[in-house]
Amino acid sequence: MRIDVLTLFPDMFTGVISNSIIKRAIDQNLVTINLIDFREFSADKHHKVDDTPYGGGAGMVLQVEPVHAALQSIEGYEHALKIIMTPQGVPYTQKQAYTLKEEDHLIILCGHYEGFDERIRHFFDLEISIGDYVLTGGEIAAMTVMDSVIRLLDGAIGQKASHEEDSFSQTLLEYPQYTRPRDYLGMTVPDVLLSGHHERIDTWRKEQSIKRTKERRPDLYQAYMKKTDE
Ligand code: 6GU
Repeated sequence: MRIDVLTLFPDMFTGVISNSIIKRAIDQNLVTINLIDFREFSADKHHKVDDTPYGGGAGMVLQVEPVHAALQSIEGYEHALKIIMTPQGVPYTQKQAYTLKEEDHLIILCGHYEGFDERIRHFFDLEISIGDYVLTGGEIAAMTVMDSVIRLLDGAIGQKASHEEDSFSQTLLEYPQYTRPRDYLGMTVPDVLLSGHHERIDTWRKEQSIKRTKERRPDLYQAYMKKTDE
């Protein structure tokens, strides 16, 4: 997979791409990440990429020209899935991560300021929001999408047999996990996990997942009950 990111703050990505699973995925050539500072594509002598809104009002609006020019500089951009990160986009979910994982080439635009010139939307396929709160820009949202997609690429996560146990893949939250020590300040590991009885352990974990989902995410619990009814 290839991911091109259009951003005014490419340095924000360096921590994410140079650590842990994402770094390893890059090193293994599972993904190539290309950061493009679209300020470099501004025709303005001061490299301006924003301007005041027509009709007046507060703040600045991202201009269409530098974004379009940067987009056109990307080889094969016509065939890529082109995404805008914006609070007005469709709410991002694990299901969408699985859809994006199948793409060969993603282009992700990170917004800033009060908004985009509406004509920028003409050149993109999809708008994504990562939740109902406001970030200073689209970078952290773009990193969220990239991280969730890259970890799904074949070979990105070594041992884990599958992603099926992930929260949300099956609409249930994960069960409680324990590791050594058996007793910490009187808080002990449930006996069933030390029993070596795999069937009983699986049953316990399933029950715990259901209980936790019911308590914490009644919305997901409802969806789960509906699905198991069918
Ligand atoms: Cl994609 N961008 C910004 N600026 N804020 C957000 C967001 C995106 N998703 C949630 N909040």
